[in-house]
Amino acid sequence: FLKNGATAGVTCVPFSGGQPKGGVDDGPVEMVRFGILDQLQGMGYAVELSAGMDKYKTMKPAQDPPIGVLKNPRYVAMAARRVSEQVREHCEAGRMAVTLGGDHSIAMGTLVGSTAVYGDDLCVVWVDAHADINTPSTTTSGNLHGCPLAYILGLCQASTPSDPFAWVPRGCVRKDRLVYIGLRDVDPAEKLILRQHGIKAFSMHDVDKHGIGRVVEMALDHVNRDRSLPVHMSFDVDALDPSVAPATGTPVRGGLTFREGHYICEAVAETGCLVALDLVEVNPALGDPESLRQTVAVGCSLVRCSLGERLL
Ligand code: HAR
Ligand code: MN
Ligand code: MN
Ligand code: MN
Repeated sequence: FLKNGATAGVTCVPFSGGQPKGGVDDGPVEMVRFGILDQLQGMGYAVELSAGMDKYKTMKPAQDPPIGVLKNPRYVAMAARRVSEQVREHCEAGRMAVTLGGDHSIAMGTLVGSTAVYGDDLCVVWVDAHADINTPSTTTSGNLHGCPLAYILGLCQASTPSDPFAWVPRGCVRKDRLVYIGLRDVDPAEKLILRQHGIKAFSMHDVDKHGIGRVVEMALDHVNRDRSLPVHMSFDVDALDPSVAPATGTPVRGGLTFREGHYICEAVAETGCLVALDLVEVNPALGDPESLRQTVAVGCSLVRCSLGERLL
């Protein structure tokens, strides 16, 4: 699918409006400072960087009152829409679209961008402690980083023409082309949604039971049995255990080990099907300098492995 797979189209999204904690907007700059762009070039990629990463900070509308319980709805929608255009441009050019977040609400944009090019053939591997599938009516927090998949799968229709998310093509990802790995903190209403819609999920229980090798194989078999369809992996760093990635906004104990996280990336890279990758929820403001360094380093390492860095 990658016409120009030797180029990584990197979009930095310093955005924190999908949740209440500041600092996650510094995730991308810290990963760049750690050297992710040079590292990708060192692996042989040409790097095409989306312009205007500072722009997200200035996009905040003067007036953005909650809609129902949803917080910062216009701000989140505007940022995600811009992300969707940047990711679409990278995908159109046949580049590997790499998006560095930022909180996970930006995945609404990355998935609109990748599906605009790859259509409903696109498979989504969502690696996360959380399901991020609350609808505007089921979210109790009102934080939109807990909601992107509900919009993408079309579980909530545009209510009014003034819905700031009216631009999101509802159902652009098919429910049977989404698979989760790493879940362990899923709201009751989200469990109901997963069950009602038959959405495939491998929790940490499944990782314990089968081992990560089998889980990744089963996950890919579910969405992409022939390994012939394009894959978009959205990796929330909180899927990793807090001992491995402490600097993140909503850590949940009992997560993926360092190797399990890397194995997922390596195995997805080996399929040759990856067309887009999100690495989100790195929050350098949380924890001591060593927690920050460790989390930024592991984020960069997951990106490199997903793009084909090998151990041998
Ligand atoms: N499910 C909770 C909510 O909707 C918390 C989920 C958000 N946390 C994340 N997303 N980091 O992966 O608010
Ligand atoms: Mn998430
Ligand atoms: Mn099709
Ligand atoms: Mn999460």
